[in-house]
Amino acid sequence: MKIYFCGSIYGGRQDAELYTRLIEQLKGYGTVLTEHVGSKELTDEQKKWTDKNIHDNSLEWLTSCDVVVAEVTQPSLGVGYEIGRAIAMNKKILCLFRPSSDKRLSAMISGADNGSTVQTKHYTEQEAAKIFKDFFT
Ligand code: 6K6
Repeated sequence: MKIYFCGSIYGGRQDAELYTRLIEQLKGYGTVLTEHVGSKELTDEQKKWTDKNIHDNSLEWLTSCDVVVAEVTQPSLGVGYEIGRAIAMNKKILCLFRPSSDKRLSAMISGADNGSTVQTKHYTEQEAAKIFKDFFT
């Protein structure tokens, strides 16, 4: 199972440590192709990536993945773009939003939920394990 995890990078890194913890849980279900989304610091290799590299590599990973899991609480153009591209590729997608935040989820993400291939869950971090279990099994 190849999992593409999406989380805000240039949109703001406030939730980066949460992404790391979610990615650790996701590794119990398969290979996470985008572990760097939870990285605290850029590696020397990552520092060399150009925007074009980032876009093209990300699209390659997105094309090859089986499922997409997106933490969508911190608004991010890149994450929204990835979700839109993934929907167009008919990927199975789980979007996670924390209503306890001061954010409001875009209607374009919550309204994309179709109850099966695209699911948006309002959650607390404590509920993530159960949500992943239900999604992957
Ligand atoms: C690596 C670790 C932290 O920053 C980097 C270098 N930049 C990126 N590396 C890899 N993927 C990226 C990078 N910037 C954006 N992305 C992709 O876009 C990821 O897959 C994220 O899910 C998404 C975040 O978009 P923005 O608009 O918040 O940056």
